[in-house]
Amino acid sequence: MAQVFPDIPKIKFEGPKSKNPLAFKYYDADRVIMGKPMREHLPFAMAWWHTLVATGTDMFGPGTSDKTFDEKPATMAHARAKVDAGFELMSKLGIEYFCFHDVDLVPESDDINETNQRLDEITDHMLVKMKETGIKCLWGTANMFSNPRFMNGAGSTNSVDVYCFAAAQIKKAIDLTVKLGGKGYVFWGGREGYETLLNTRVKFEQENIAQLMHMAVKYGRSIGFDGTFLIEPKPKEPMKHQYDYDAATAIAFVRQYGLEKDFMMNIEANHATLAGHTFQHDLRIAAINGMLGSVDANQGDLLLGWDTDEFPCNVYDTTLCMYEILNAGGLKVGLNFDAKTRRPSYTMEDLFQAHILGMDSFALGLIKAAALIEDGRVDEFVKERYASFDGELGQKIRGGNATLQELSDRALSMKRPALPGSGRQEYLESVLNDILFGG
Ligand code: XLS
Ligand code: CA
Ligand code: CA
Repeated sequence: MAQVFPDIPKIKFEGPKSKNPLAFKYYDADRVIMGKPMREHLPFAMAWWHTLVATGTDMFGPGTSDKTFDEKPATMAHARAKVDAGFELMSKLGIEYFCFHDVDLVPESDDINETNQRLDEITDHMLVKMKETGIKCLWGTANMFSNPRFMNGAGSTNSVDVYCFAAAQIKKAIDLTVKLGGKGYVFWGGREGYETLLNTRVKFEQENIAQLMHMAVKYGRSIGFDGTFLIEPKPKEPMKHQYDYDAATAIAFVRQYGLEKDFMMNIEANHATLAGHTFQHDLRIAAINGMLGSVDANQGDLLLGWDTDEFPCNVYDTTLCMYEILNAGGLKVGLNFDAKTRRPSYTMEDLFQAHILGMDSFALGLIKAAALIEDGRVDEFVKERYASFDGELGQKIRGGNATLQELSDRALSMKRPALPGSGRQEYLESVLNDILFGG
């Protein structure tokens, strides 16, 4: 078969001294870091929607990037051409997984039955390619935010008929995820939220979302899906307020409605920052709750208030992300490049370089996070910082065996405590710089 990207070679690791824009400087799939090869620490996935569908359209103008792959858009021939392009791109980059929404794969018909037939057909073709290349599915999801029927939400809609369409799409997307052997199934509640409380029953809507999730779990488990269900938090956009605001909110939701056995979090960097947190914060919150399942590996622009989905280049952030992931013992699912090239970066070479940037940034982050842990200065300081709780009294408090009376008596007898010890933030930041840039 003719190549879709004949000018792009297989991307190889050439090391940090290489100036070849089509080579990895840090991502060396077989290099062992803390006992595991990079490819296992970093189960990278291509996002079907950005890489194969998005053309750079924005509010002010049409797309700049040609993703027709020589076929007429909105046809099944085009859908197949996207599959061929995607598998060639992933093979050349050494990306081992992909993520998809139902309607990224095929043109959506007015009749959902026809859409479903198209999905069956395209996934047959994908299975052939998966067998040929060894590439796997990381996670699937249903797009329940683009079609106008979801203007008031999917699980949170006011229309019982629309709710049934949400159920139908989820059922089909779970079928496809199982057919493709996906490790996860994601719920991103794009329109699960509200524009104004004047027209909204919040409790009613949240209960309905939870019911839909329970039905999804029940159905998924009944057809043999043994992967992880994930919620991807995001505070806003497209809705003014989204129910899955951040990791803490989504985890509380999962627990409130008894979904914690089946659900983990898919933390996206750009969504964490939109919620007013650092990426590291939302990763930590998910991790300490045992729910760090997967990561949407991108970055936002802190000068803009919207979701820019940029390929990650900030090595401070990738290092701190990998620090959280290593400390949590790894990811259950993987790292999806939910990221798009900037509108003026419209060539296919840009598309490859963007993925190289993302993979190298995470590989460097992994190397540096491992070095930070092996260096030990940060962990040592943190241990020392809480050392006053190591004694008998601290243990009593931690064990839930202390009383307010006894602690108060102790405080009164001390009259005033010693200051609690410096936080040494500047020192720790210089350790981080040393790890990142020191010789
Ligand atoms: C949009 C979300 C979306 C999810 C999957 O902001 O990131 O792409 O990852 O529906
Ligand atoms: Ca995402
Ligand atoms: Ca995003």
